[in-house]
Amino acid sequence: MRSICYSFSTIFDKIIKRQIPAKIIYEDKHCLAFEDINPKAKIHVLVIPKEHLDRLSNATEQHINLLGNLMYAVNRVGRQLQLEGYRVVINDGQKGGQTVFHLHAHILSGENLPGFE
Ligand code: D5M
Repeated sequence: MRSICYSFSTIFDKIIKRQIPAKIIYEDKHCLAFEDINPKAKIHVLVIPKEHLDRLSNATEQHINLLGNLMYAVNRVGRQLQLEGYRVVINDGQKGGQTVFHLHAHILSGENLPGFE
C-alpha cells in the first residue's frame, strides 16, 4: 500500500514541533495554546489543533472530533487563566482575515469587549 506524506510547514506546525519558540500556556493530547505574538486585547491566546487542518471551511465529518477538542481546549484555557469572560474568533480564509493556514481559535479577554449591537 502506498502512503501519501503531506508536509505542512506553517508557523504553527513549527510551534507544535518546537522548531520555533512560543509562549505556550496550555497543552493536551490534541491541542496547544500559546500567546499571540501581536495581541489585539490584553489577553490574546491562540488555540490550535495538533493535527493539521488549514481552515474551518475545509473541515469534513472526519474533523468533528478535532473541532470538539479545539473548543474544549478553549474552555480549559479559559479556566486555567481564570477568565471572567472571553471572545472566541476563528478567521476563515483570506477574505475572512486568516493569515496563518493552520486552523486556530483566538481567545480575546482581559477587558470589556464591545457587543455586536
Ligand atoms: O491569525 C494569525 C495570528 O497568528 C495573528 O494574530 C498573529 C499570530 N502569529 C503569527 N505568528 C506567530 C507566532 N510565531 N507566535 C504567536 N503568534 C503568531 P489569523 O486569524 O490567521 O489572522
